[in-house]
Amino acid sequence: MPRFSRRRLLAASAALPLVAIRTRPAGAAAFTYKFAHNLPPNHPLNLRAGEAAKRIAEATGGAVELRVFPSNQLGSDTDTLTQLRSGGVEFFTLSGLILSTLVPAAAINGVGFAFKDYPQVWAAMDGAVGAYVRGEIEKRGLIAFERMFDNGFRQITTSTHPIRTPDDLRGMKLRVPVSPLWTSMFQDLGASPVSINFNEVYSALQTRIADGQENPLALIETAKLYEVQKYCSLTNHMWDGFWFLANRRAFNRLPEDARAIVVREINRAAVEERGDTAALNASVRGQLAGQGLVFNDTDPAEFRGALRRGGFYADWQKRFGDKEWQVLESAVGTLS
Ligand code: X2X
Repeated sequence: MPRFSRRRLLAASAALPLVAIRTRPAGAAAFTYKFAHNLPPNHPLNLRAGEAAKRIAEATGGAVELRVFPSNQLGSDTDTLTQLRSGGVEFFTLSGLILSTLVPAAAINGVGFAFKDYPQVWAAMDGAVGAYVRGEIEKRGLIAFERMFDNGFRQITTSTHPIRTPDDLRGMKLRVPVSPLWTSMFQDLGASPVSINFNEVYSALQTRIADGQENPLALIETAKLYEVQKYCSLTNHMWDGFWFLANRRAFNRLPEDARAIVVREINRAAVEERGDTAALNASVRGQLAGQGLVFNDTDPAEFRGALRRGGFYADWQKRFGDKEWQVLESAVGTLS
């Protein structure tokens, strides 16, 4: 009997439909793939990913095992993007704005105050804006699934004082994710942004490397940022979501029917996660107030005006280019 190497078996299995793979010994998945993300275990994205992994295992008769790694267990977002590209990690959810270090167009949804509400977000990201960005991602050798996961509309927290107007941001050491658009936006608002990956945010706030940060309420709650922050200013300054990304070679190694199952179940998880996250973002304020966060509302026109005066919109229209800017404006109206 010839002995087959694992590599040859895998190469052969890629050409076989799932029914053929199901003849392998019970309990041994033919494909064990890692799915990394940056969110805490109790965040809806992680919970829905776990459910999707179960459904994928069932629907493939155990041939495809998705191992979910929350909380940047496999490395920071920046590191994990490198691993995704090399194939060390097969699946990864990443904010479009952080992905923009590789795919500049992916930052487009982060333009300040572009979206007024969720219906507008999903019409754009499930429609022309999302399709455009996915095309750009694919040019860089990665696959992006159709449905984005929600992170949410972002709010500012600080340990020092409430942000009522842009003036209150002046000189503040504000943590932002590692992304040119984020840095530029908070510079234009007058702050002193510091780029830090999410896995270091809690300790950066605790040790006062940064005095503030900005994230959706669902994450301020699930990542316990309220423990190291005092004020929460509701600015809704940006909508942010996660692309579900796959390493192309790894994904194409799956038999076609398994690929279809993975796509179906992950897209389903994304849509369900959107509902969970929007509900959490809408309801968690009271809980956070009980945990000590002091809330205030803000006037978006003031922040938008500061961005305009700082040259933010003109600058980013140039950086994206007219074509991309038009794709966004046709979804959200004129931006400035
Ligand atoms: O890093 C962040 O702040 C986070 C978790 O919101 C993103 O992934 C952009």
